[in-house]
Amino acid sequence: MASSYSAKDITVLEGLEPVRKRPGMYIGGVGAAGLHHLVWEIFDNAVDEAMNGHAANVQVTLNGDGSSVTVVDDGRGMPVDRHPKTGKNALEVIFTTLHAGGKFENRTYRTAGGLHGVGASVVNALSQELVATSKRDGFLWQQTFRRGQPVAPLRKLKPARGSGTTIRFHPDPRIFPKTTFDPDLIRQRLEIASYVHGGVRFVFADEARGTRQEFRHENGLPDYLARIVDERGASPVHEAPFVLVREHADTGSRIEVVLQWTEATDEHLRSYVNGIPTASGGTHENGVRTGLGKAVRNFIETHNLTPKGVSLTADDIREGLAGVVSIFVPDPQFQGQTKDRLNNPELAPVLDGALRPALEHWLNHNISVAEAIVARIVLAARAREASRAAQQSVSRKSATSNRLNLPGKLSDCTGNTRGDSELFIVEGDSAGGSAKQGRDRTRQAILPLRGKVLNVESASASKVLANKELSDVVTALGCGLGKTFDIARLRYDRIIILADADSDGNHIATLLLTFFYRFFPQLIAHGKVFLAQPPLYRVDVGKETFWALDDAHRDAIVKAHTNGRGAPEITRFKGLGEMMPKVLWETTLNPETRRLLRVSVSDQLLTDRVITDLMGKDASARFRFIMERADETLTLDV
Ligand code: 0RA
Repeated sequence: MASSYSAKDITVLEGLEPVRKRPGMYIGGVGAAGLHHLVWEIFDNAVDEAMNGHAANVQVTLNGDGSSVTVVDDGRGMPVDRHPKTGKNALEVIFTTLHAGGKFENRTYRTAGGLHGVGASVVNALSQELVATSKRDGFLWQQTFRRGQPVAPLRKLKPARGSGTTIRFHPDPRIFPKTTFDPDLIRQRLEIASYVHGGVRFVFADEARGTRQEFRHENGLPDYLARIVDERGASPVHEAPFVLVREHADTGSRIEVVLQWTEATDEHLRSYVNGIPTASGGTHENGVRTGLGKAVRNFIETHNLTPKGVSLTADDIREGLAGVVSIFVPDPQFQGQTKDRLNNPELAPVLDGALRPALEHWLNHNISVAEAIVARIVLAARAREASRAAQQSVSRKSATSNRLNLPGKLSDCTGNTRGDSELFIVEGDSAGGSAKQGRDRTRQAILPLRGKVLNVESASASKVLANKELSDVVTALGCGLGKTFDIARLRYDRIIILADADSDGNHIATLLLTFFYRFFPQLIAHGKVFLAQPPLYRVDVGKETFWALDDAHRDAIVKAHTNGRGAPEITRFKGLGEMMPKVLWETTLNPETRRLLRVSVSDQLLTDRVITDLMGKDASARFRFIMERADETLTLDV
């Protein structure tokens, strides 16, 4: 019958060759992102089973070989019944047919919300080997594939209780130049999944490292929000957060938004699309912001709460707001250099439309909470007006006498050339003296810190400005703080923390990093903050002198230079202050010979926790942190 010879049969005939020929068309590329795409693909299928209430546990194992991954779920098990038309079993059809989903009556076989939409067959096509094991109908079933082709028919292994699916795959080195997985990336994805799919238990096992981590949060996003608010040290304005959950079975989409106003001075919204972080926001976040603004304004008007003498801006309404937005949609379009902004225009009105009435309803039914929120918003507006007035008078002053306002102990650089200037924040007066003499004064400025640096983990901006050392840093930077921050006014191209290579030095460096992370995250994001690497040892061998950053470096130098030239003389520096200016220049300041660590933030989830951990009780943990990171890489991930 001609009519039964439909397009879907053609795909069966076509098989997986196109995927192997042009992998980029299906997974975006064959680099690290493409490689991990395979994991997400298989993982999402398992998550889908959990999302639909069939599975409670999902485990991802990075196998000991370092280049294969196993994903296990305790769902219904992949179907193994005979497919009437092809005579093949269903599992084989799923793994060998592009877009096999449509072939099954119930469209449950879709990735979470049709996520990437390319499916298990693509992973199979791009795997040197894939073993699928399904437990259902009282038996364990298994089929093995090589480069997309079944090695043998499905085998019925043995009787088994329960149900579930296990997929082990080994990406094909003929396709992927590098087949090593990034455990941190996978762990991060699982941790986020445990929040966006509350109640499901996610386990990440890394056999190479011998680690195993479990992630499970009964309440999902509200748990996540509570953690974010807590970690940021922001006191909530109201107890229970606003929660919105919307599911549209017809379109396979799902919206979840949790919001809480806090006393913090910034807004902190995190968003996810199909479990993928959208750090640069996009249409879903915009929709939330619009709906939120309208709901709050409506509430204020309806209840005659409009303040006198000040108008409320959208920023006032969202000051101190913490929130998480998670949506699942069938066809997300990502934009931007790192593909971390959602671009589907149709989603802004969907979120706006869902949020506005729900939030307004919530405000109207929690009047005392709503009034506290409105009071918070009005306060934000008044503070903004006051700070603008103050700012205007300050900038009028500084426009005429810019340098006169700088801290007295700052030895500024003499050149005016933008593009290559550096500010060294130096621990202690004597070190500051050496640095001042040893520097290239045309482009290197020195700011010595004398007193104690405040631990700013949970301090407010006004407390920071009350601390002499930190307020000097703020003044020297020139770019303002908090609401007045403007990176264009930053007076230096690099900000370099120079502290002793010992534990006291590390302590001060950690406090400064916390300060930058909390109050100048933009400077870190723009790669402006660095750690200098002063040497710990001087090694003299005959007439030659070497500088060692640490014990291992020292030993290596000794080993490489001792033959026949007598015993090397090793001097351990007690501190930067002991170093002659010339030596400090050679080892630490001179851009030609020094080593710098750039401070970067790669994983917000991790970072917030690291900072909290570091500044917690265990002082030695924070020293170790800096030491370890400094040794292994030129980029310090705070
Ligand atoms: C289609 C039908 C059924 C289960 C699945 C797909 C399924 C797929 C995957 C992929 C990973 N884990 C999975 N678990 C289940 C069975 C439908 C039924 O039993 O009625």
